[in-house]
Amino acid sequence: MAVKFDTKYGITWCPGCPNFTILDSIKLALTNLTKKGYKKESFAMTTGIGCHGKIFDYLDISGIYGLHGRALPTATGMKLANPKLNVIVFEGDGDAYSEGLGHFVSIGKINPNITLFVHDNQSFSLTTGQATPTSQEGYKSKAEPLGKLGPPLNPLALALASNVTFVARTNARDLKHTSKIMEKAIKHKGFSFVEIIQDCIVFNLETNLKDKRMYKLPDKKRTKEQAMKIAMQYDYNLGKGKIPLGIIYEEKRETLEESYSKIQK
Ligand SMILES: Cc1ncc(C[n+]2csc(CCOP(=O)(O)OP(=O)(O)O)c2C)c(N)n1
Ligand code: SF4
Repeated sequence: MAVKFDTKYGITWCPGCPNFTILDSIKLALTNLTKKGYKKESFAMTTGIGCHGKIFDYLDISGIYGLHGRALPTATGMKLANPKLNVIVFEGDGDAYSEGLGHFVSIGKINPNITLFVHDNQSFSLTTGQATPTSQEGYKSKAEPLGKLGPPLNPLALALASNVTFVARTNARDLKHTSKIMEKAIKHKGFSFVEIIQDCIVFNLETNLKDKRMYKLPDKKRTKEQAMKIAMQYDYNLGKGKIPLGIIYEEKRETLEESYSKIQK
């Protein structure tokens, strides 16, 4: 019988929010992994605080409901306490790239074998749509009525510059592709980061429905320079550039658990 990941809690996301497909994608990825020998008990999660963080209630795996911006140190602690766990992290773009930015740029250096999924809707949605680092230039919100100043952050380029060993992007609306990339990210030995483009149907509507600009990359090995060029194709502003999806970069490097056990000896 297939292992199930449903919970009994009623879902409070806005009807039609792509967080629903992200939830279905992770359930499918985990179900497929259990068919390949992973035990349900080996999965554990932590989250930030935001609309995305509600996934903690809807996905039946163990974990710690984290603090806004602090999910990565929580996940690293979980992994060090029990290196056998497959630790999965869900964060929003506000979480990961604003309050949690210091953790995001530091984690590639130590390379723990954990997986980060960022639900990037280019806004702080739970707190009613303030601009995040990936919001487009000029985005008007209650907090910045005259429009956001300055260009958006490119999190993929930042991850590459921060020595992250697995960097990918998916579209939340594409359940099959997102779930496949999630599986590969969880299997990757080292820190894996998947940026999930997720429309918010209530706030920052200007950035929604970019599907026509998206294209899927072929699976192939790339140098850091080639990956960086691909990452720079989309600058998170409106209407400019193609949006590459798929695994942009992957490399093998010693993980934190491996170096930690050596230091302990
Ligand atoms: C330490 C801390 N700082 C700030 C907040 C307030 N806060 C809660 S949710 C949220 C916005 C979340 O935005 P994002 O991470 O982008 O997730 P989304 O709601 O868009 O999924 C903020 C700022 C908090 N709860 N705790
Ligand atoms: S506010 Fe936006 S991100 Fe939050 S549940 Fe509603 S549609 Fe989804």
